[in-house]
Amino acid sequence: MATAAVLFLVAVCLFCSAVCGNLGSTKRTFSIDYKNNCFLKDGKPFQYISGSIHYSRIPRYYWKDRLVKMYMTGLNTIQVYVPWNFHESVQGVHNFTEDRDLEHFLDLANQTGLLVILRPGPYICAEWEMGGLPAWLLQKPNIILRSADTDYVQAVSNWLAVLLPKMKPWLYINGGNIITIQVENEYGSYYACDYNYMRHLRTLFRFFLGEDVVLFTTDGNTDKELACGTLEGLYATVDFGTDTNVTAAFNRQRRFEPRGPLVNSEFYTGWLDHWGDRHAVVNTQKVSRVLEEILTMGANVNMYMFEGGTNFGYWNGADHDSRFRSVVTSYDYDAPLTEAGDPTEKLLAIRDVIKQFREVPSGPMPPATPKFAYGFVTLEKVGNVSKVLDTISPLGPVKSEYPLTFEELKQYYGYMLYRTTLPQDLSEPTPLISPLNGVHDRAYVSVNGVFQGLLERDTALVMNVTGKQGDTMDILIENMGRVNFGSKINDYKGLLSNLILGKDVLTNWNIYPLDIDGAIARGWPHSGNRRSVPASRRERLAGPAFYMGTLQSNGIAWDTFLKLNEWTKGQVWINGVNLGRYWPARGPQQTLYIPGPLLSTTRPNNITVLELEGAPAHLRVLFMDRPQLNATAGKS
Ligand code: 6GJ
Repeated sequence: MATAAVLFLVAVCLFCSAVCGNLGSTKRTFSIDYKNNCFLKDGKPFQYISGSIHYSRIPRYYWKDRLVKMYMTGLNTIQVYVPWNFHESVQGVHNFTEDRDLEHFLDLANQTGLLVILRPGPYICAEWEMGGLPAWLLQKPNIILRSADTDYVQAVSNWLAVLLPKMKPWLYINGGNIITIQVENEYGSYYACDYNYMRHLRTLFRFFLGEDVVLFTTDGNTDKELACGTLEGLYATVDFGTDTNVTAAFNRQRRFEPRGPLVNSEFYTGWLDHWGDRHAVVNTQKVSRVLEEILTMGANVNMYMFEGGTNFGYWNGADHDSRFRSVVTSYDYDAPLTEAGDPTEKLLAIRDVIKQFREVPSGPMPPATPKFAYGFVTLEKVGNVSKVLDTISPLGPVKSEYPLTFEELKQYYGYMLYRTTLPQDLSEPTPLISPLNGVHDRAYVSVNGVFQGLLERDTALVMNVTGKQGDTMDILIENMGRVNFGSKINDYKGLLSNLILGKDVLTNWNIYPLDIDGAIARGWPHSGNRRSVPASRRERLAGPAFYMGTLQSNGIAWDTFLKLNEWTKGQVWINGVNLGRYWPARGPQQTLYIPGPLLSTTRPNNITVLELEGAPAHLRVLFMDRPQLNATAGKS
């Protein structure tokens, strides 16, 4: 008798399990209702109101702060890019720790009550270096990126075989918070239009994630883009900003998805800046009005960006339309949350709109994080780049008759120094020319340690040089960030072609890969004894050189903004962290954001500056309590 009863109970449990998916819990579902033109979450109509946030642009310490502010605005979802090169900078070496701990970010979003739209690319654009593609792909000289090119597809498959299994448990249908996943990114904007590539991606995403997750594509709002960017089995969505007719935009989506939810995957709340632009802003009232129109239509929307953050290090991308234009370090984007995560009037206006459509969490909006004006710090010169090569290029130079690229030397970011000797006396100013526009991207030219000027991709292809036969000519090349949109994303860096000096092709190069970040991480230049430059020589502050100083925090480690007034262009590190590029001479960005958690309250904070063109005699830098991103000094 007992056996029969036990068997019966087991049968009942097995039946429940089969029906509910898990013992004692209902099966979670997220799908598309093509009859009622909406998403269904657990069988009920669901409209997502989402905002883009890039964990790769925010220090881990502040992830929760930004996510809570997004939740308190009334968002129910966030949209997240996964930059491939952020996690696999070196081929085959994967990093998902600390500021790259994607699963921790997803968990924080889950804890905060936010669903996730994941956009793993593998190409993501995003004003990010090479649109998220790792530069080591360029080691194959003629690789056709974002196509069925066998080397590219092999690398993509290897990467997705690492990433997607990590993401599968985070799918909403598996108990996580990822509701939909985008395949590629605006593929219709790319010249290749290679359906075999998109079919391969679809196969990979289905293989690793299963048949039930909603996969989608996003494309610009034109028939041509949608024609190349969409694929059977991937739900087609569009993107557009405040200057687009909403009805017309969604009617275009309807040509590719006659049934199903209306979706704007990138509703532009602001815009990006390139060096030399005037600072871009988007009117709050326009954002509010168009957002209300989108939501009134029952459409789903993701606001791009909701929190932009910072292009720390060398992670900024670039555009190349008529000419190469590098994106600035700040990705503030004039977004509802500032680069430093501070709520804006735009955020409050968006929250007022959302209140009309869903309940917004009660309680106060978390305030801006505290900011501190630490004041002036006077730096001292460490030495010209050419004088510290033993430290920043410890393996010494690679010798080559003709120039080699960054990629050929397997250095992908930052700077490389190309050294040769003058082939003859140059008593008169003699043109140094890059006839094939091969300087990618800026070249800082010195002879015997004296700075003589610069060349710049697309805009400065010749400069004059003087000197004597046999003099040492040092050319420091800066990678200003690889193109992230369009056909020029295979953006090789360094001296891509020969330089001509007068009538001579320059040859017999000593090429120094520079590991500045490694040297600074090992304590240089603050550790160990060093000879500071005597005051008498401080006037020779022209040309690529390192400067150093320390900031005393007096026990306060709050956000601050570094202004390098009258400095020209360069890179800054604080306590070993690469804050990104500064270029006040070109603007519009005039300050660099320093998250408070990077500062020490107990030890002096080490500041290192690489100034590329020329430092001011005062050698002062200023720590302010507010940003300055809109200096109109920028050249158009
Ligand atoms: C998107 O392409 C991209 O998907 N994008 C922008 N597009 C505007 C195109 C108008 C011609 S502005 C910034 C964003 C990001 O680059 C996003 O990754």
